[in-house]
Amino acid sequence: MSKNYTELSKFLSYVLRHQPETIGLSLDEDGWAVIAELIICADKQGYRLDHKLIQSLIADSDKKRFTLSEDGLYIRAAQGHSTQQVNIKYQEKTPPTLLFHGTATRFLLSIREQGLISKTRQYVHLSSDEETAIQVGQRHGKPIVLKIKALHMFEQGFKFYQADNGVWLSGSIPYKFIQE
Ligand code: HQG
Repeated sequence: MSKNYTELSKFLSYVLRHQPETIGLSLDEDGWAVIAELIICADKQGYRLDHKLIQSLIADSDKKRFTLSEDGLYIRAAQGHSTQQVNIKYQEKTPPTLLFHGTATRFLLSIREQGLISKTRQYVHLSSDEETAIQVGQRHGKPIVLKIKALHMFEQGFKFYQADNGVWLSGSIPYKFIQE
């Protein structure tokens, strides 16, 4: 049975961010997969893709999750990686005064103790608007938006990066820089 658009997009997220090896795919250090290889590996798992379909999955992704290389031969996930195969050298950037992190209320006690940690992913994910943060938080339960004193952190030497799709990335965030 052919997979619908959402299933294909989730499959791409899974193999480009987390477990490329489960379908025999290799990503380079910058996260790029050769599209021709991806199509062959995906087909073996029952995910029928072609160049045109991949281009529309990239164009239609609401959060611009995927990036096409300039020559059109490679695809990568813009952010969200957990796989150790990938080590994207994101450009360091000066963040705005505040950034937002959406989470679920059930995580608050632990966040108060530990600050924000990246858990299975390589970075803590932040957004420049509250609306996006609410949507991210809803994936985990009752959402709450935490305000991060990003510029203040930056001035103290913490590094911030921005992915191809505008999502902000950071290392762990101590609780003293977080406002509930
Ligand atoms: C929480 C999606 C307890 C953290 C989104 C989050 C994003 C803690 C969860 C991207 C904690 C990890 C990333 C602590 C952090 N104690 N819980 N000390 N520190 N947490 O999915 O940020 O739609 O790995 O608050 O839009 O939710 O897939 O990270 O709730 O951009 O494209 O631990 O993934 O993008 O969850 O989401 P995740 P995230 P896509």
